[in-house]
Amino acid sequence: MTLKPLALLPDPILRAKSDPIERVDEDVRKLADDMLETMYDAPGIGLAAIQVGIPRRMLVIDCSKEEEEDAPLVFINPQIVASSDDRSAYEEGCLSIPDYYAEVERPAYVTVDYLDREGKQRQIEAEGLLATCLQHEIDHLNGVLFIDHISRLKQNMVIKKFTKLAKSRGGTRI
Ligand code: GNR
Ligand code: NI
Repeated sequence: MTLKPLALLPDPILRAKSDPIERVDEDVRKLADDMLETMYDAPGIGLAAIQVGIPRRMLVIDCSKEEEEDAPLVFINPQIVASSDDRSAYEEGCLSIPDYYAEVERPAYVTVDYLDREGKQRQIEAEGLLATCLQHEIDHLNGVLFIDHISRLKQNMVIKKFTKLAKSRGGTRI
């Protein structure tokens, strides 16, 4: 397994729209394993392939609690097929925008169709943190970041801060 460098705001790759995966093969499973390793190392509870610079529609999630066993989930070509009118608010963060958190309101319940790591078609009905995380990750596949859901003023502040940091660091990958 291999740790992959993370793309940070304002890396333009984070605005790319990812392409569907045509075949779930060994390369795709290897990428899933590398993404899970990178996510656990960070640590984070989700990671989209675009965050490691790969524009493919795939994400990994582990929303298990710290005292519980790891529960890695792999979602390939995920699609939200239903979402509730009921909303819930979470303090969100993003591995591509380290140490910045803001409250985001989203549908509380979503139904997601996807392929698992064996290429089998599946459906999940998610609520709570998993529902929020799935929506956050699926946004990444469409070039959308959680800061797109907050006030323009806060957006401008965080973009300015991370643009300065990238200049001092000399890049947007870590
Ligand atoms: O680690 C993460 N935590 C998190 C917390 C609240 C809502 C969404 C997330 S996802 C984030 C990891 C990440 O950036 N995934 O794209
Ligand atoms: Ni994120």
